Amino acid sequence: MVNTPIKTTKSQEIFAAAQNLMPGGVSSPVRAFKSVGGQPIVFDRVKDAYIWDVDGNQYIDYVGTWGPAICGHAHPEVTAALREALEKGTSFGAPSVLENVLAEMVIDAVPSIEMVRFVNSGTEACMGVLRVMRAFTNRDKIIKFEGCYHGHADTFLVKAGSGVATLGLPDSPGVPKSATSSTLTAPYNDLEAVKALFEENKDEIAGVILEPVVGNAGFIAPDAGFLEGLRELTHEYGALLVFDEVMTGFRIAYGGAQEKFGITPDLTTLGKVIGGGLPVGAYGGRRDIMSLVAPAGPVYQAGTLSGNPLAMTAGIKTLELLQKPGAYEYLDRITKKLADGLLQVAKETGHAVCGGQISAMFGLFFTSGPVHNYEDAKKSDTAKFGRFHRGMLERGIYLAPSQFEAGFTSLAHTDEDINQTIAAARDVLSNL
Ligand code: HOZ
Repeated sequence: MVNTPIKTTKSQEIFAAAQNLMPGGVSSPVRAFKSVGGQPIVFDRVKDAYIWDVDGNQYIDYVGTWGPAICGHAHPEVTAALREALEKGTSFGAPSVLENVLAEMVIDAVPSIEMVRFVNSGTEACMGVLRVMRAFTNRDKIIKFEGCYHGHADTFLVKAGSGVATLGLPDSPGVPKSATSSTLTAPYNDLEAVKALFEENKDEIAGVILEPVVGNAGFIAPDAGFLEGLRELTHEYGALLVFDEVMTGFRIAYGGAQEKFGITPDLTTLGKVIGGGLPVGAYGGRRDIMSLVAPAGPVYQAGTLSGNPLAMTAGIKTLELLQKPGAYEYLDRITKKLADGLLQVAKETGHAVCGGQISAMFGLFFTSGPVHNYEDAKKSDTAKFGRFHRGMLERGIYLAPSQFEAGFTSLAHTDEDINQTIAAARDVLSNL
């Protein structure tokens, strides 16, 4: 285990230079460490469950490039497949059989998906699904939940999670009111609030979109009956149910949260894992709805790099690895060991902490809880979380640098990694 203080001179130099070159020194806000204090470490390389920074420090990684690295970083089978694909070119901008292969794998795995469109990110997937929801129902309004994040498209930047929550931005300047006037919000896990919105907006709501297990407000599980209730309400009011499974797809279970909880939405968005570490997203669902997407139908959406051979290759190989017997049992066992261990240590060291895990997704809040929604999540002592984060980093453990992001494990995390992480947490929490 790395002991305090670690030397991060090169990281600091590079990040200082980056701040003159890129807004906040980063390509995406949360990774700037703004809410946890200190400076981000600058990565040099990643392998299995580990990161090495430019100063040569090694860390056990629980971010996993924000979800895609479920098989571990730079898995040899993924990198070998990519090397082979690379020889054939990096982008076709034309049909390839690789798209068929990944599409079949996705359709076979995810209960709601009968047809799929590949895009380049989760944000794009959610933009695409939004247009299809509205076109199919001929209605404009949507319901989203406070603290859920569906990418950075205008319509979704209302009470959003992830970086918006991390930075404490109520919403974003630059988003016209007209873009969000059709976005209705409700507290997560609150069926009564959803029903009230349907009643107040009869025949106007295209659908409900949600993270079936929230990762972008920290880790929040659905209460018993919540997903079932949404399915019933959307049926009752003639609206669509959309699961944003960008985080949970192929992570909570091979078939995502919809397989895990046995609730089939009408449409689903995917990203992260299905690209195996390359930029990818996808949206899919019922054939009658997806048939509206151009050029099969009139709903326009396009992309130069969509379905590119490298992303398809990494995705195919990653899903193949996840099909190996025992993969999800392993992910669940080690993640449970981690979450239980952290909660136990917090209890023994006298800190009010709550949290949990489902399969390879976990999270902790510095509050006694329970946390059912974003308002509850905001009760977490984020200053304390920041000190915890810094202490863990100094002991060689890389956690998401935000209270409002879930943690991710991978097939590459070992029992020894988990033991080391729990020991580090004991050390940090004893002195917090
Ligand atoms: N939006 C992602 C986390 N929920 C990515 C954050 C990042 O890459 O900085």
